[in-house]
Amino acid sequence: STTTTIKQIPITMKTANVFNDESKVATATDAVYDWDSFKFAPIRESQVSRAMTKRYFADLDKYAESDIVIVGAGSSGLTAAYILAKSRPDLKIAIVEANVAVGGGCFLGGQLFSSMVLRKPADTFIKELGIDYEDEGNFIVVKHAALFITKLCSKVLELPNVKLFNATCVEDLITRKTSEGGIRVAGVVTNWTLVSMHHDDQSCMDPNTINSKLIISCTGHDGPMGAFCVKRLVSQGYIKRNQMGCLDMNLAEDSIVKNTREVFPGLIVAGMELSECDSSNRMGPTFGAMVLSGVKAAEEALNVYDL
Ligand code: AHZ
Repeated sequence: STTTTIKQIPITMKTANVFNDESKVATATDAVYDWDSFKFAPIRESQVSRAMTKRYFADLDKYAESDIVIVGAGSSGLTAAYILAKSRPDLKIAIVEANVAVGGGCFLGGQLFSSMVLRKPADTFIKELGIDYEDEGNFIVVKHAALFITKLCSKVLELPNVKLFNATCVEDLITRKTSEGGIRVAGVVTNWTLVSMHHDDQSCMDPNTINSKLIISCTGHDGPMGAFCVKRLVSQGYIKRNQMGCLDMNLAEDSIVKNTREVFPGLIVAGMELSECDSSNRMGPTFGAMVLSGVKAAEEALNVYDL
């Protein structure tokens, strides 16, 4: 059978049977479906199940030992993932996102007015992603936050060394004693988010684990799920909690980027989660600090452990 390409999707013509004339070579623009004789290639339901589950379980197996786990796939987490995975193809990077959809406050949780404001110099990252924007002097505007987050996410997922485990939440941290007698974070405990939400009304439901050299936590400010890793370390008395301050765009964005760091051995915090340990101000819907905090978290990760 002959293989051609329709909009970059390889189609085996004899099997797919989509053209009147199978000898015709389709181009991206002149593909014509014969709707009367149209038929998909046959499939058995179990093939679909196996196609998905064998890959998912292979990924679970592969990423059970990761170099870096990024918790939260909002704007800061996905930016950190993109920089790390692109610059270091040798690293295995697992992203754990509690929601089914990615985006956090950039898309899913908070972006009610479509367009997205980023203060300079965060325009450099938007240029790197190849996203169009309007320049308004000290800041730029991307026409829709969804354009930003979907493009960023697709660029992350195209990289071969990244796995996104969505609908999965981090419900605890793994810790280890260090040789110096201290404690460090050494991985995450995960579960299906819907299972995690029912620990109170069901008997113990076993979680899963990912061991890793380093965690980058980007779970946003406090909320039903937010600031997870900071709150867990606070509950153990390892770090002190300082609640997020009131909104001040100027103070907030500088402070978040400046404070992006390893807050506890093995745990870097980026994005708005930082405001819960440093009492940085809230910044509202301006995203320059989220992307540059993600960039800085990626750089810190490489510096801290010389990964
Ligand atoms: O679902 C959460 C979201 O997608 C996810 N998350 C939270 N807890 C998790 C857990 N396990 C796995 N235990 C978890 N995932 O983390 C993501 C956080 O995204 P976000 O957009 O909330 O955080 P961010 O710091 O990247 O961006 C903050 C955006 C905000 S909030 C804000 C304000 O309130 O003033 N301003 C900005 C720019």
